[in-house]
Amino acid sequence: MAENRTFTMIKPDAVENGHIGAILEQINSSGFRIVALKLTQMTKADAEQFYAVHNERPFFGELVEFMTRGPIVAAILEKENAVEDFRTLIGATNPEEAAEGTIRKKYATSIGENAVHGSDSNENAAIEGAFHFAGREMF
Ligand code: 3AN
Repeated sequence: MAENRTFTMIKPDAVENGHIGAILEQINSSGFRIVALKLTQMTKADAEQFYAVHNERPFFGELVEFMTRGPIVAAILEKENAVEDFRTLIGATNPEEAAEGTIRKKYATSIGENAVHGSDSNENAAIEGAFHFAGREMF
C-alpha cells in the first residue's frame, strides 16, 4: 500500500451507537479520500490475528471479545501524511485524554471501547489494509 495511506476500523461500539455516518463525514471533511470501504464482522480467529501484537497484554481477551461482538466498518484512507494525520484526527487511545473535537473524544466510551482504530505506521497500514481487502476492492 502506498505510503500516504492508512487503515481504519469503525469499531462495534460506534457502529452500535449509530455513529458510522458522522465518523465517515469527519474523515471526509478532514481531507481523507476513501480508497476501500466495507461493513464486515471479524471472527475470533480474525481478531486474534489482527491484534496478535497485543496477545501478551492483560486486555487481549477483552479486546478480541469486543472487536468480534458486532459489525465493524473497515476502510483504507488516502491523504498526504495519512498515518500521522489520522492518529491526530482520532485522538488518544483513552478518550478521557483525547483532544477536544477528535473522533475518540466525541464518540468513544472507554479506553477499551474507543470507537475507531488507526494504523500506527506505514508498514502496519499496508498489512492491516491487505488483511481486510483484496486488490480489486481498493480504488
Ligand atoms: P491505539 O488503538 O490507540 O493504537 P493500542 O494499539 O495501544 O492503541 O491498543 C489497541 C487497542 O486495544 C485499543 N484501540 C483498545 O481498543 C485496546 N486497549 C488498549 N489499551 C487498553 C486497556 N488498557 N484496556 C482495554 N483495552 C485496551
